[in-house]
Amino acid sequence: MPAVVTRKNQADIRDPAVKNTFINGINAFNSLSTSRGEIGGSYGTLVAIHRHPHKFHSADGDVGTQRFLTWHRVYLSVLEFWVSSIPNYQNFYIPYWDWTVDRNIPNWLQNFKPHVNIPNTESIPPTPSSVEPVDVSRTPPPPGQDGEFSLPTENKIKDCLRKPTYTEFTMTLEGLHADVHAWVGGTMRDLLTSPADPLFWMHHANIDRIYTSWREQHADNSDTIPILSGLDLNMDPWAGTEPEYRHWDWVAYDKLITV
Ligand SMILES: [Cu+2]
Repeated sequence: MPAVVTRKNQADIRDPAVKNTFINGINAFNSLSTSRGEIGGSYGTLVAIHRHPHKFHSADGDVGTQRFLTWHRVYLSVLEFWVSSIPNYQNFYIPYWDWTVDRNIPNWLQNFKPHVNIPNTESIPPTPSSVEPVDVSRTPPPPGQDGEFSLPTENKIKDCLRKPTYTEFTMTLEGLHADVHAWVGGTMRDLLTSPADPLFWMHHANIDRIYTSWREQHADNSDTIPILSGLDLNMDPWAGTEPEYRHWDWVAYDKLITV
């Protein structure tokens, strides 16, 4: 796993080199062959993992609900691991997008919409014919205007952070998280393609920051930990179980939320 990294709010990043590392690092990862042998070892194959049956959303049933936060926590870390292992990108990390404050797509990402070849199979290496090419697209409402979907407000996030049990908390947060996917629209709205949009990672970094904030305020007991047992504890396709990622120390945030 990568060394300790502190994820910062994208709005507070003044050093253009940090933004360039994010953009160019993803581009470099995206230019690696999708037939590289490792699971998720290129951007396209990592994106493809989001379409495989690992149970990580409520749409996958109760187990998916319980795994949503931990699974995505690992997923983000895997992106950081792979990109930071490319020469010149060892400082790569995922800044978070706090959409409760920054109510538009951040300026510096407006034009960062890569072309991603997503393999349609989990077999490594994938066969070339099974690759789905995606040009990242977005359909947010015009700045300042209301659209069909809205970004969660600070109050909604604070209400969510006050949920006393893990199940209530994660179900509420997953619902709010889905509003962001729908608000951004296009590639982000479809779970078969959403991680192809670099905004996915910055959005989920904010979700993980909210989870970290909640965790800090709750001692572990049967009401406050994910309800998982047996193989469901494994964060497949990666190694490690839910308890190992619950109080992790290799990723931190510049700011947590207190309620
Ligand atoms: Cu998501």
